[in-house]
Amino acid sequence: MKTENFSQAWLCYGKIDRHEDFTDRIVYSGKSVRLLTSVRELSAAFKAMTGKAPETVNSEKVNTPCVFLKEEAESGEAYTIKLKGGILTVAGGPSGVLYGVFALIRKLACGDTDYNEAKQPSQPIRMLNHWDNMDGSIERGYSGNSFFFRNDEVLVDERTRAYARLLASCGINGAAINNVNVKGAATRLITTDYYDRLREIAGIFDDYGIKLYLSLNFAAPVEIGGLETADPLEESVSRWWAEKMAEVFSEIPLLGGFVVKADSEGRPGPFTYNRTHADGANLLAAAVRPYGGIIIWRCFIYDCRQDWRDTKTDRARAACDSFAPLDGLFNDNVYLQIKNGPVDFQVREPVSPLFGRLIKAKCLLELQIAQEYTGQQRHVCYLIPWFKEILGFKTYNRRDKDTVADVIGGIAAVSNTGDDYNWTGHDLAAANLYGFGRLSYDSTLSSEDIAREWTALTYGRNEKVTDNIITILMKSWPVYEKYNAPLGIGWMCTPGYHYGPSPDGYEYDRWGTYHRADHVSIGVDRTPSGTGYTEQYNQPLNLIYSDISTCPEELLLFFHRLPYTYRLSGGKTLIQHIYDTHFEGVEDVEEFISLWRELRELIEPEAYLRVCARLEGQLESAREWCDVINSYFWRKTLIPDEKGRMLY
Ligand code: GCW
Repeated sequence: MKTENFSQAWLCYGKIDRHEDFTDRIVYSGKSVRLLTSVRELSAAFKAMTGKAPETVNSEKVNTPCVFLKEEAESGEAYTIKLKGGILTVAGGPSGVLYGVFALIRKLACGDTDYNEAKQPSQPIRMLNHWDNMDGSIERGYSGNSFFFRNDEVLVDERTRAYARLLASCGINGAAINNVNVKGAATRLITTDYYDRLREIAGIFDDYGIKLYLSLNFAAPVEIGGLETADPLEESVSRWWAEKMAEVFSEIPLLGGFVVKADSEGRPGPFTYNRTHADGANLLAAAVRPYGGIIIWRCFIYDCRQDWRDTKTDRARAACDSFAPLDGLFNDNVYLQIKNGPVDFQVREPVSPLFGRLIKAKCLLELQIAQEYTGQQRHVCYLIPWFKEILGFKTYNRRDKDTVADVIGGIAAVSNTGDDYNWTGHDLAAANLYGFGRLSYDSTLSSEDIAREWTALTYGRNEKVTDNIITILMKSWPVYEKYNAPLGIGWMCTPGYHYGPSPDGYEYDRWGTYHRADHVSIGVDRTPSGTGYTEQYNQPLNLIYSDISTCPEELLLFFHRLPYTYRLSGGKTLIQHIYDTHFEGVEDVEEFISLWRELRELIEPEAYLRVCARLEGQLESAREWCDVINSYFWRKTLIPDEKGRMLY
């Protein structure tokens, strides 16, 4: 019987067979909220895992055997775990102890008996961006409605704490809870209407080391302040923001700052007043600075009213064209948040060249675990392998350390959560939430390690369960790519909704997302002889991408326009590659289904059936992708499939 309307996801704590003496007693000294959170969490976990509630003792005196939680003011979010003479010590700053406690729980769940480790976070900012609207809907939400808002009210209930636990347990330390498209009631989140509830949320988050952030409307001085302008260089505007922020931070002192989407897809911004994005961001940064706040300014700016006949304008260039020239002009509490790719979260894109062009500005990497373009949490698509590629990408902008991971000050992911029972719609999509947190706390982990941890925590340690789920997860992103748009070209999805195939859906539209397929060729020439996008990369990347023979094959059509008869490195023609990968993708999903079915007796029936239903839906959709894409190219080219399979 379900007692809650939400699951505990990977914090469901199954029984463990191994006995460790230290689980009988927890000793701690101190009384900070986060230390008490740690004690509570560890005690609940031990009880669930061993069947016996541990004794908890607040004392300086440590007697064996026990777990000793030791708070060290200096250590911040780092922790150490050491087992010596029967005492397992978890030490760290207030958040560090909490992360150490969750690490210990993870070790027990995974059967990892090496109890000595020292960790510090790979990235200082590890946050989620919710695109939750005040009416309760979620923009690009695939797992129910918002658990933060309903009917223009802010919600605070058991789910708020459960959510904070999930985040802290995988290392996430920030969450912006409202949509970056700030309209209507959301503009008033920074007014007396909402302070009390937001303060409550900030408090619950703080127990778990999480900072609350809000998204902001750049035109707030006009929309709620009664001013005639939001011009960042107007004195009245900066005064308004200064006073507003004094009020906001006195009401919600634990607030971390704001995320801003300006001059993008119809949102107001500094361009309205002929000002730059540095002017806009610095205006807000100055206002939040006295309170230690930060401004996260998004770089997702492009012309969304393009004429498809115009082949000179290239949307992929937009972020770099707008922001690279402004490097050095931003206040130091501004973070420029850059989407991983130059366009928009397609299943395959190159890494944004902007990471290589900002030397002085602080930046954040923006990822999307909401699977807007990767199957909308109806398809399984474990994104961590991709995120690892992105983090490891060399930007060539510094002398020694120059990967994306080295040049950023943190990572934000567009969240995949909602008020569905399992939080993420697809049970297996929880691996992306968990994995995003783990990867941003510890980027040395492999995607497979993360999948293994998540599987052990969620489903226990049966070997077959572990093997089959890890196989499915690890193959899932490449499989989704196989039946989607080919070789990095993207955008063959249904306009607006973004689920399912529609090869020409975006082709004659205003969004700047074209594949330009005709009966002979497909792809966009983004080399110096085309749109010149490749020149935004530092050398040698510009050369590598510009030359067909060195361009990574999976991105070939993103960078080059090629005939269907072009031969890929393995000897296949482009068209045959398209046919083959699409047929293969469907077979791979069939394989996922049989792997999952083998787990029928080994997984709790409801959870088993939920995933079965999603996989069946994925198969149907993958077939549709395969048939529509392959037929599209067959009809365009009239080149038959070498293997004579059915094309329509
Ligand atoms: O991917 C696109 C989405 C929009 C979103 C926008 C953005 C919040 O389709 O729904 O708006 O990106 O990132 O701002």
